[in-house]
Amino acid sequence: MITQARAHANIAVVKYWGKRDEALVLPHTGSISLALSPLTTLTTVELLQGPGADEVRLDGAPASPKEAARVSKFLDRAAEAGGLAGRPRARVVSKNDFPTAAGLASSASGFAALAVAAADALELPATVDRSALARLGSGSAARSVPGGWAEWRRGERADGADSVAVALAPASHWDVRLVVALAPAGRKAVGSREAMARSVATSPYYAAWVAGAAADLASARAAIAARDLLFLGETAEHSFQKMHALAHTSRPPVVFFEPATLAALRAVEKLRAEGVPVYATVDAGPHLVAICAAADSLRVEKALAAAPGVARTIVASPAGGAERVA
Ligand code: 2P0
Repeated sequence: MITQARAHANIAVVKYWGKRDEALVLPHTGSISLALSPLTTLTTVELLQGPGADEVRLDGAPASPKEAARVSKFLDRAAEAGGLAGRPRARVVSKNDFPTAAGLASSASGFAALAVAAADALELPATVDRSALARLGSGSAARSVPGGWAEWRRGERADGADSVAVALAPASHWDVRLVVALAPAGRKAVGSREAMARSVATSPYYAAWVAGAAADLASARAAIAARDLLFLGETAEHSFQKMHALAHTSRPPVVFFEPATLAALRAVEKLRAEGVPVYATVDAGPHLVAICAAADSLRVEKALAAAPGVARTIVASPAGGAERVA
């Protein structure tokens, strides 16, 4: 039995930053994102006969022991979620169409594709929510399952059953562009999982982050529904700046910005001063992502490419959800 699924990366306009339950990957706040094309992962799951370890290949090479263990643990939990007593060993082959070495996150598209492929391979019933399954691999992966404009709900239940991602609008709803300004990776960054745990435990602003989430989510939902770029952009900038304020005020502090990040941010501000509606967001890394109308994407791309330290740019469009392809 071989199943194959495809999923896209996503960029959050209202960020996820911190868990209330580490094991179940339950967030303190909801988040909202847009799935992006290209930025695709294609994952194949094949169930094998007989005993032995899983075989995991990522981008054409055997996975590191740590990566392979994360995939195996995920498959165990998928089987458990489906009420299976155990599972056969598996061969998992995953390929990204974007350079992961460039430091773009691949866990969202990776675990969304793996969740859909593994759920079908293990013949899990449709009652096992695929986004909740993806969430167990990586929080942001939940949002790549519905794709398009998606909201990952915080949920209230201790077992996580209501912490799922839902579609707010399909990719076709609004023809925006996300222009990624890739900064050369500087020093080895702290991973987002570790960094957000540190913020929850030590940032004096964490309670304020949680208190502001409902308003940010309501603003983003309204802005997306109305296709209001100014409203969405201001909401997204406020969310990413607050997220980085949490990282900066953690102990020890985590600073993801590199000189190229700030240069790109200045370029966005300059474009805006010139009358171009364009807004920035930055994830747990040095790359800035600019949100703009499709008609302005060339001008935005040029300005970002000219910002000192920006290595290259990628122009991404709205994409759909995770889907089985074979
Ligand atoms: C987000 N990020 O909303 C936020 C903003 C990065 C910055 O979700 O620990 O790989 O696997 O749940 O989802 C990246 O963290 O973390 C992330 P885990 P994840 O997109």
